[in-house]
Amino acid sequence: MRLWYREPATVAGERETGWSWENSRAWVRALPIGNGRLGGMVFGGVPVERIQLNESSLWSGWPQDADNPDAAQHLPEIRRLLFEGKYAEAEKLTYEKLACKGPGSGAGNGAKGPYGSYETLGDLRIAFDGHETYSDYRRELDLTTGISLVTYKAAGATFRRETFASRPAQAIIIRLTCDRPRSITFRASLSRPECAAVRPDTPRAIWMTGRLSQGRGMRYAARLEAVPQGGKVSVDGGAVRVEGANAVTLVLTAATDYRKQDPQRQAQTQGAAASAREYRSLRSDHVQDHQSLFHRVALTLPSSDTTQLPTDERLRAYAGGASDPALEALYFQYGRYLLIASSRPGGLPANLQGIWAESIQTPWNGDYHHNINDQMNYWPAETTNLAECHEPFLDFIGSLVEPGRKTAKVQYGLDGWVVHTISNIWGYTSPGEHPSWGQFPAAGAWLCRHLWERYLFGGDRRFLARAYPIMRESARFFLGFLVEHPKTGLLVTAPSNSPENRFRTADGQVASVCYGPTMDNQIIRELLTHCIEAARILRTDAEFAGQLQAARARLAPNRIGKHGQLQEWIEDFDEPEPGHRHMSHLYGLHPGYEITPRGTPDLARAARASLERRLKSGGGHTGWSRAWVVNFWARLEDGNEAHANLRALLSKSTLPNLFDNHPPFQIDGNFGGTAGIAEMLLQSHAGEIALLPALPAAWPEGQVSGLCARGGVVVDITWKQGRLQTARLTATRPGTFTVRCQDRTVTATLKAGSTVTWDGRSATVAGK
Ligand code: FUC
Repeated sequence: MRLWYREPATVAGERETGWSWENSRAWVRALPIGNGRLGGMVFGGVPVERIQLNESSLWSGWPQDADNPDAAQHLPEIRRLLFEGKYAEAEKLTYEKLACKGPGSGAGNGAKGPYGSYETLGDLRIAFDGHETYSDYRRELDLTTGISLVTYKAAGATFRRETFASRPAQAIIIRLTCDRPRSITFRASLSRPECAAVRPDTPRAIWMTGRLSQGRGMRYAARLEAVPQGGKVSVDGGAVRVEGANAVTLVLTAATDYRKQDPQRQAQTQGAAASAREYRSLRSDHVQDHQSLFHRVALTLPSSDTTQLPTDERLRAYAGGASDPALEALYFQYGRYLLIASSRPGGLPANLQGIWAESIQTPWNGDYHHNINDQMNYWPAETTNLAECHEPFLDFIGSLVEPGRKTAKVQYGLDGWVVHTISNIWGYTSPGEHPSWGQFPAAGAWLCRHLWERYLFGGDRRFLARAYPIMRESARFFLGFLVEHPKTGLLVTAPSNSPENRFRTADGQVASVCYGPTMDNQIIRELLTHCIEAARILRTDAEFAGQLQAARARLAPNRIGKHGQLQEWIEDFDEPEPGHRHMSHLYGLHPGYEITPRGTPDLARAARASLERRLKSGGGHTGWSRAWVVNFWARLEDGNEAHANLRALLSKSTLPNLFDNHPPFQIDGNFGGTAGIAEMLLQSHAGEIALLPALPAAWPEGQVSGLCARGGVVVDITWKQGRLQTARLTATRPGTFTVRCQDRTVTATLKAGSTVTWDGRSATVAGK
């Protein structure tokens, strides 16, 4: 459970090519640490260590009113054009009249505008005297402790650095030790590419403070304190200088005023508190906190000859064809590690880069994209036993209701709330500036599935009572937004798009803007179903539920097209880009589940045909697209195809530090890959708990424990020679569960805390 390397991550200045936003080559070798709020990328450099810092709320920009008051009056005309098949004209009018007002997201370059960008907090550099030459170097990240370790020999002594981001202490802690007394001498400084002033605090601490967005934006503060044992400490020229110490603890704290707090006060209080503590206790608190989440799930897959190699060499060998299931298990746990490190209760959700971003202008502003990306971030949260890490996202969804109400009113003249493709931390809910990607009104309904899923896994009625109004108001929006198609009488969304894809009509028009794309129908059908179900459980809103039922019956069904494929659009259009990265119409297969191999075999076959068509034409070329494909194959119960695509994800879309490569780095693929592996081992969406539903031949034996199933069941599975040995299911709440492994099923009624053990033949129930 380690990523490790023989060299520091220091390929100074070099840049990846091929994309307008770039990560430095060094950065994608550095190792991430995080406590959900504070993040660090540890380069492990000698003689200079660089830790690139982040604080999850550090955004430029400010709240912007981008809702377009002229939009609503043009809706009837746009709809008329769409229903008459005049797509190009409808698209043009949508672009002119319905897009957001103002700069929107600045086409992904919003750092200097109101939309803003998630930004780096800056860099901590530690320059060591006399370490120009060194040997016996090693750096690692231990996923089980969340601690990065660097060791090397220099000037006749062995040096060690441990670095971690502590959630209990709300600080990044760096511990420097050496096996020879009085040998630790360095200068530690803070810097940032812009908007930063550095000054002394105490004789052993410095400040870096600033205000973003040309002095009208967010304020932040970062504080570094050195606590040496032995030796001397001083502050000189805006840096902390330590000379001849035996050991040193560095404490980095930081805050912003995003939530109206005084950032300096917070960084000061937390910094002083952590600096007053023994390193040992800081470390053990951190490890305990991390392990309370991390150790809930274990996965063992076979190791191979290359398992012992440093991670970058190991990945290269794997990409060259070596079999290394243990690397896949490491990748799985890395996704869990990254979620723990980037998403903790009370904080913001993991953005496009989690919390790790190197520059001022982060790709796509490092924002929240709701047409696949942020939802994918949270796919592994429930299944891999990290429900707490789901919370920031669920809170964030709730925070969109108020601005989304205004957007619904202004853009469409409707009640309820709506959000489109993108959001920032300033409550952006308007359409994006180009309808080809920005006019996706079903995004909020997709977000609502996360609330419902939380309830299915957790079973907390009080949570459902809080979540239901958010779902209901989204449904209310769609009751207003859905419009009757004049010929078919079906209720459809219009205008919308099938995320970012284009179609070609029989008369040669190419457009994105359409009505009733399959994905919208699936998402809205699901939202209405979940609302009806929630209203029943909460014994409320019977009349409203009746309206939802009536509307649901009039949504367009899934359709099978001329290639035997699931149609992406309501008509069987051609696709100018058959290998498009988005596979939106397969939403009903995953993450939704209205399409299942046993429940709807014809649609499942059509979904498979669509998937094969996409892959044949080069689909899956971005990291997240490939990760989604893994999940699709798992839901189609084809373990070997799922595994082949997992291999492609690791081989073609994974950087040396195992970050997902869109390119550039984008964290969704990590989370989607982890979710896909979980989905290969356990599924629970089709009214039963399926064990090893997509086990590939490449994993003949293995063990997994702690995965979660809907209904509140924790599952441990052992298999050998590709067959179930034994499974143990522990209920966290009472229920009757049907468990499946291939063609066999067993049904057990369990009390909270009791277990059923099953080997595929006989089952034993035990416990209270
Ligand atoms: C969606 C995708 C892009 C990218 C962006 C952040 O718009 O289509 O590939 O992942 O989000």
